[in-house]
Amino acid sequence: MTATSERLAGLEAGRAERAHERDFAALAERLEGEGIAPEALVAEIQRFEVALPSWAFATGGTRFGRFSGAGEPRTLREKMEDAALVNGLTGGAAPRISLHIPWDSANDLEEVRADARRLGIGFDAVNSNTFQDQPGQPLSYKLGSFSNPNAAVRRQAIEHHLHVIEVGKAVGSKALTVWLADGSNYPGQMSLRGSFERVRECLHEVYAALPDDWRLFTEHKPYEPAFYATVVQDWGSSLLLAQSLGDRAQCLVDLGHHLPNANIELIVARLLGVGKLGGFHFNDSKYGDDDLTAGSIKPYVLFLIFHELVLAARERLPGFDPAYMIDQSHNLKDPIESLLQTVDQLQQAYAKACLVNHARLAEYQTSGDVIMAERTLKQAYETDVRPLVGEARRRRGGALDPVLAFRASGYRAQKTAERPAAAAGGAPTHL
Ligand code: LRH
Ligand code: MN
Repeated sequence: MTATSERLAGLEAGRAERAHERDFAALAERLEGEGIAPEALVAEIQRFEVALPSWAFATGGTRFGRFSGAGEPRTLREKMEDAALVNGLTGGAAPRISLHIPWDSANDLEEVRADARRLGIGFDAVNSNTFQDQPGQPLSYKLGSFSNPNAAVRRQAIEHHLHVIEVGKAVGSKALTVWLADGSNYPGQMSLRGSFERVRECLHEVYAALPDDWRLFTEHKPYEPAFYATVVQDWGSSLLLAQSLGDRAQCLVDLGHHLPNANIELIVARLLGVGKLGGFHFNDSKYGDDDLTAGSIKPYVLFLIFHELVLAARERLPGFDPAYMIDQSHNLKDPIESLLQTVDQLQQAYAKACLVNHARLAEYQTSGDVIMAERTLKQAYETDVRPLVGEARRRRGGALDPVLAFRASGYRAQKTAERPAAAAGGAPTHL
């Protein structure tokens, strides 16, 4: 960076700081006028944390190809370095990484813990993987893992989950996420009840092996890679499993795992109502499991989901302790920039949901004033909370605008120099 561009960047940063202070003061004054304490809100936003997916730091791809990016992480340590940067730029809002086994298998887990301590990050739920066959794996999961009619394949899958729990224990995780690709492509191929029964039986063995302070999250998905019937296809199937397993089994809602026009906030409310909302994989989508940046396609839905969560928190709903995690895949965007956007979008959706006047909303719902009830939500949603979220980050050493700060940092260029590019189009480190 030349001296001139550095001076200009400094001037620009100064201008942005002053504009932020002006905007924050104006919003704070307006909120005080509405009886909302801005400082309490800033503190509430600072308490919001979300975990980053280890598998999202390298560019993803589709079956039609993959466009690898420069300076991508090649090892778990490099993924953790990138995660620590996202955590820093967002003011500590992303303090944990979620591992995927065996994609993140490491020989020396003590070294992994030491790296995490050094980088100031921790570990959220660990993810199992029975949707791919690993080199040297004795039996294939082609026709299913826990649902497979072959008991030896089910045993192999159970052993894998017990191993994933051991890895999680070694790094300090407190939860296991189980997403099964199990399903069929043609009617008749699979027993629709038998396959579900076998999954339930296998999950009982895994649940029995969970450490006492752990949770198990079941993740539903309507299709892909199975294109006729997926065993854990919807929230109802996931709930049946979680209820069958026990109190420490709950449902994980991946926003992209719903058929078009599904009412996801209603599903969240249902699971909250029975104490079975375990957590989220945040992302966004237009059609299928597109794994796009959260808030990029349906920001109002994201707000409505957080509205249900803030309501539940304020009502101190029993068993309310959702694990917030991101699950995205980046085919076009710089992975770090997209994750910074997502954390910011989640902080904004959360802040807007905290602005809803719940007492007034309840009044309008009871009196049947449809328009005023809707307006009460829209007033919060249409409030520009960026000054609040920026302030919450800034006070914890984060950036007012994390994406611009990342670009100004030259981090990607530095990593491009440090990390020789993976062969173009080759399989990314997480696949
Ligand atoms: C399945 C899924 C699951 C992960 C995988 C990377 O689509 O959402 O949560 O294991 O993506
Ligand atoms: Mn997911």
